[in-house]
Amino acid sequence: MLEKDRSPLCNHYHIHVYDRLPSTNLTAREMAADGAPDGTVVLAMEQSAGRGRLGRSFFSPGSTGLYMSLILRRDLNALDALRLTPMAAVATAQAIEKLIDRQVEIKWVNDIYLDGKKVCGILTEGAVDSQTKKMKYAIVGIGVNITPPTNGFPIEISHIAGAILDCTDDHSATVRDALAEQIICGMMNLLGEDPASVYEKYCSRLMLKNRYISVHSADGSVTRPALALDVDEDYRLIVRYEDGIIDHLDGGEVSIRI
Ligand code: BT5
Repeated sequence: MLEKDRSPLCNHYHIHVYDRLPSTNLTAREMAADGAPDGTVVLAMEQSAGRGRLGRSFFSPGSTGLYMSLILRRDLNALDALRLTPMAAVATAQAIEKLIDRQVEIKWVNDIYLDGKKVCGILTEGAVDSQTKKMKYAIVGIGVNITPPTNGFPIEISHIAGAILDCTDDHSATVRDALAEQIICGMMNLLGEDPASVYEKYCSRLMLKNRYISVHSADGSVTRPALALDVDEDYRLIVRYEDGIIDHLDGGEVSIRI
């Protein structure tokens, strides 16, 4: 269901709000392919097929989370586009911190953690113009667990997932609107900021620095122990393997070793 002009935000950012969608990223992608302008936002109360990276799913139950996707049409090359996920992480971290008055941590590259639990995931997708090699558009999808789901998180993710508010009172609609507004405005501001300043904001919330981690291969079949040293200015994770070799990872999955 599409509601129009629900808040002043709608007038500025073409926000489309749905009760339920398979995935806001999917709908945003269809809208972008149909020419939706920069600043179009798709927001759903619930997703039946919320998507994570590498074909994984993002649990998106009704009324307890924020699930939204922002369409950007900017003059971005593929390398600039890689900065959108960290930028969205900063915008979301700032919005959550404002709301709960506590600092959150960013787990490279796309997750936000609070008290050791993942409270937000970000998935950026896009389409590249094959001739100019520039981005035709990018879709920045953000999912935040606002309150714990009524029946708890599914067993497979109950050890990982958390929410930014621990109360089960139904404040989530008000909180969701406020968070959405803060994140969108924050993202628009960061897009105009000096990249060094965005990088500094990202690094000040780094979760993995000086932590022992496992680096997982793309198919998850091989894991390699390493020490996470830092994130470089291209948002690659700098790791030192046990044989002393230093690598800059530009994607993939890592987990903290206990
Ligand atoms: C992500 O992927 O975390 C990106 C999630 C992006 C979701 C947003 S919601 C709006 C927009 N529309 C979409 O369809 N997607 C975006 P990844 O880093 O691959 O993490 C996925 C993993 O996180 C899963 O395999 C689970 O282990 C865990 N997970 C799933 N649902 C979760 C949840 N609600 N909270 C915390 N962790 C979750």
